Amino acid sequence: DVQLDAWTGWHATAVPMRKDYARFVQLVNEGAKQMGFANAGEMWRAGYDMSPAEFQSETDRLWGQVKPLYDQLQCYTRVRLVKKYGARGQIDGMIPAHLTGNMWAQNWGNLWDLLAPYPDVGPLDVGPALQAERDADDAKLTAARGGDTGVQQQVELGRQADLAEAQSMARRAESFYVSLGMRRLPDSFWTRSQFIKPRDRDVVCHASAWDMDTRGDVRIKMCIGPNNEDFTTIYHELGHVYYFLAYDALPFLFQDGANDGFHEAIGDTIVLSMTPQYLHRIGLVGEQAQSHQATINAQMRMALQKVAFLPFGLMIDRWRWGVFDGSIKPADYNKAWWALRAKYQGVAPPSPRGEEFFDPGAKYHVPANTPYTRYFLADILQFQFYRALCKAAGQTGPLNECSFAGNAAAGKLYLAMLRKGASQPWQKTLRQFTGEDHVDARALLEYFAPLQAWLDEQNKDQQCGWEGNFASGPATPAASPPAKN
Ligand code: X8Z
Ligand code: ZN
Repeated sequence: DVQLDAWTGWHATAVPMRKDYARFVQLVNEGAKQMGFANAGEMWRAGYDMSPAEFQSETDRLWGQVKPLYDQLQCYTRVRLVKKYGARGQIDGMIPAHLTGNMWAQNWGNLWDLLAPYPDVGPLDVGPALQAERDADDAKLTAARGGDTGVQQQVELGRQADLAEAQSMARRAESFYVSLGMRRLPDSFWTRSQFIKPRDRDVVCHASAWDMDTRGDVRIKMCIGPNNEDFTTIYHELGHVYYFLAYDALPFLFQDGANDGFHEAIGDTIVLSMTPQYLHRIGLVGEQAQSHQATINAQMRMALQKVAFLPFGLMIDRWRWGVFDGSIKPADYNKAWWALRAKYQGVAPPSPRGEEFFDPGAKYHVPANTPYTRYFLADILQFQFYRALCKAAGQTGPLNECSFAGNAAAGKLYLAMLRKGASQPWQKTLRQFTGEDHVDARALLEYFAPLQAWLDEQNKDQQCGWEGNFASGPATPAASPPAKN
């Protein structure tokens, strides 16, 4: 009920956007048409060195590659939710949108305690260690004042401790990049970035990275807290920052990602190298065992971030492409939204969501008008990047056990790719980097092969799939059990 309350409250904030959004769509389309595109969605799909139609079918192909793996994770998660919440843990075979520990059900990392395959094998939650560091800073600052502080001063010292911890988290991320042979971030990054939420004004906390002047004034803007999610997001943001620094030597028009999926994949590739051993080495989790159980735990931790995200990464723009091309009308905004949530994610709202709501507006990128297919592409591309870097680092073992942390050869290859920016078609950049000229999910599937086998075994007596999952035909009537897909 607490989760339901938070979910309902947050989604209510989007209601007033509904009318403005419909008008906004008209205006954006008008601009797109003036630039020669059929609509804004086509304009977005035109940025991939192929026709918009070809790009759309590429995304279908990629989804077809990863859907079987996603469906297994969805099924396993649903079973565990039902174990915990009983009948309220599922809705027609779908996952209730408010129960994944994430406001948009886009990343299920916060369900770790519920979903950890072998909870007693090696801790993987970095939150407690980060929180302890922050508290130790606070205690040190307080002690330096003789321990006798007023409320006002306590708050101020608490903020200093928050900032110190946020910066120390960012230093750890920087160190990873430096270990690959990249430069230290300029002083201006440390003095001008926003690391924690200011107290005196309202800010957009959604994390972002900025190339302020194309001459080295790079910054991030975040509201960092000592938790898993923010820790990995810093590595993500620094991926953008190191891309800026690498391509800023090029002429202005080439100062961009090879495509926008590349930009989102740079830092995430680094995150794949944050293995349990790496987390142990930097002092954030305890000693790690080497066993099949430990492997499955580590795989599940990554899958809750990266596999759970795949259909979400796809459906946001499936909705917007439809909105921009007029096939989704304002009168059906919410209906179409939840139909796509059901079809791709197998996620359902906890209560009826009619057209009096505007649930798409509750996701930052919709009102901010930031295209989203980039994250879907990045989610797949990053495994191709990772495999290429592992190979450059001379790793020959299973892909999921590789870390290229500290490897100069991998760093050199990565930097060479970053320096190309948008100076040539992305296919050429990808080929020079990985030997492939297509985005392809086989690297992702290779990485998750141990988990997929494990999930198959876990789910073997379950009826997986859900109503509204059209993969194997039309939805079944409400009374019959969910279709097996
Ligand atoms: O928006 C972001 C980054 C900034 S480019 C924090 N991401 C997407 C999201 O939060 O919805 C990263 C993962 C997907
Ligand atoms: Zn990003």
